[in-house]
Amino acid sequence: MGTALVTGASRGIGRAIALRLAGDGYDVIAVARSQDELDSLCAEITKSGRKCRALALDITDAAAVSRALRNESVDVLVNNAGVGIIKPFAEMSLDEWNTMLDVNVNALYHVTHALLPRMLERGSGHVCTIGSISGRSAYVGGAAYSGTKAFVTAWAESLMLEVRGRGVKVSVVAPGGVATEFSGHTVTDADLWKLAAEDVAGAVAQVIATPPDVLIHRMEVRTLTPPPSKSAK
Ligand code: NJP
Repeated sequence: MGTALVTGASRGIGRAIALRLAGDGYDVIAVARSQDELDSLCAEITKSGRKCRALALDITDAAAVSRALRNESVDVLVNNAGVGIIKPFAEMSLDEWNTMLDVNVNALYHVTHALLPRMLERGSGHVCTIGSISGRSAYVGGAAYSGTKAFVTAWAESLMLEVRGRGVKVSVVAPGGVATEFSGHTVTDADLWKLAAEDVAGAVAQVIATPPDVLIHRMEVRTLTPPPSKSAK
């Protein structure tokens, strides 16, 4: 199947994607800042018979990303790492704003720009980025986060048009609410209505597994369960 590099693989959706793609036969390069969590993920994948390499990396550090990925050639890149500082724009500090832009937007440049050239040379590859239904659905506190996820949609569609003729696929998987520790959240029974990280991993696996000349460019994933209304709480 080849090699898949997954960013944000230390926990949550990225960890589930790494495990799922390993289960589907990919060797994995697992990227995030938390070495211990990456090591434990790789131990789990190795035990199941596939290769896994932990790459502890801050993907907002352009020079470090370029150094680390310069010689890597991967078949699949999953841009999953993301942060969500959810608060009204007027209360958002410049540091918070910059963090959101650095991880959710600028790191797409650093990581994708480092790996895309080899895909283009080879004439094959898949860049799959985790977006969000927030990218097209406004809500209070979402000005910055929704903005970054709207960027993902627009960036990925243009990139897809630029590279599909050269054998490289570009996709966005946009979930609704997922029960993870995203944005400092603690998962409790109140999150049971949400998607599981494994549901999103399944969607990514499906998007990647299409026949050579077929591309699922955008997939939105939701549960059948509506979120509990505020009045019901
Ligand atoms: O989030 P979380 P999710 N350099 O916080 C990594 C989107 N999404 O799995 O560096 C490198 O559990 C961080 O690793 P570490 C969301 O926008 C979610 O829920 O070790 N890595 C960790 O592995 C995001 O794009 C929901 O701290 C960095 C990972 O990112 C994706 O799904 C709904 C990093 C974050 O894990 C995964 O989110 C939706 C850096 N500088 C879209 N900064 C949802 N959960 O409800 C962070 O629509 N990471």
